[in-house]
Amino acid sequence: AAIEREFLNLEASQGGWHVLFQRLQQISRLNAGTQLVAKTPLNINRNRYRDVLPIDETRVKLQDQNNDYINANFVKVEAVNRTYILTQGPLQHTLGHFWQMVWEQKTAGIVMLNKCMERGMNKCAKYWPDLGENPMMFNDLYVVESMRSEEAESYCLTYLTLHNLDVVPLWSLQTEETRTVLHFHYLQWPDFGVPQTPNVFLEYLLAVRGSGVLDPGVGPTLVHCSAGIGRSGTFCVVDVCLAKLEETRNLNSLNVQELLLDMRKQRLGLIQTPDQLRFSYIAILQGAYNNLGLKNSLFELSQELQAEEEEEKESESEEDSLVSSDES
Ligand code: PTR
Ligand code: PTR
Repeated sequence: AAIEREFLNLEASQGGWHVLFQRLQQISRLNAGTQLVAKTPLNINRNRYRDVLPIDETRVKLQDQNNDYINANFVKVEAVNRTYILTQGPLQHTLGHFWQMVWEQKTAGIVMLNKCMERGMNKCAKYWPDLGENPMMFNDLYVVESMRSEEAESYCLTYLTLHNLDVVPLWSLQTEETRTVLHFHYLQWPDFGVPQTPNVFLEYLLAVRGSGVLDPGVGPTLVHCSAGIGRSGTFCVVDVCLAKLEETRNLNSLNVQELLLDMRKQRLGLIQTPDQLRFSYIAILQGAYNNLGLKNSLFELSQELQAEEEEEKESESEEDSLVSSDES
């Protein structure tokens, strides 16, 4: 299929991924929207990184008359009916904004792809309590409590409840409102790196999908890492491409570059290295094979090799048993 040929050509050519990555960077730069609100003096401190700012047109706005700014963008891919919010790991003084956004956008799931500390540096303020820890309160309004958690090989799923203590209309007879938010914390993805294997990552992606938080009709899933572009971009591109394949079941019609460029118009810098780009292709091809049975030479080959090895082992043990029955 076209995507395999594209992948194999890139593998075969010297620096192929690097060249493609640079080309995509260039095209994105030409199309980049303004980021004026992010740069106003009032908002500078709300950005974790000076060089990672949301585009004005697609930024998420807080419902606040004084200042509606948070470093976050909607990334919408209509072709597959997906809307995500991509955002930076919150800062200590933006924790309240973070939960306000989750509340206002009716987010049901948080995809977290970084650790709070990486390379000895603080990459994200701790915005949720672990199981057994006390509930946390933000802005005297949002209370977050950890109810239950499940650990898998590469991630931890925590069920959080989010209470909003804001005054509700008298006629509603309620004094507060509570929602459940699923927190999917992927634990093994270094910044500017890639997951160990596509299968470990796909297991995580399937868990997020299976929970229903990405479904249409639910508020946009929040996806973040430290800057909310490199790892978050990789996650979303793989999800979008696999969703597209689920619909078309045709590897020939998938245009990864076009989808990525479209998403990059909504938040800058999605996918940060040539290797993350390469990993996206591998995860897409592997996911297409594993979950959709879309055959492709890349993974058929590895599958065949495995099968051969197993046959060899089997015939060896058969020989062994023949020998032993001869002896007896
Ligand atoms: N200027 C920062 C840096 O280069 O370190 C911005 C940055 C940080 C960009 C992390 C991307 C980063 O990765 P991720 O989006 O995966 O957290
Ligand atoms: N469509 C179903 C769901 O979203 O839960 C089932 C499904 C999930 C089917 C994942 C295939 C999936 O795998 P992938 O699209 O990653 O190959």
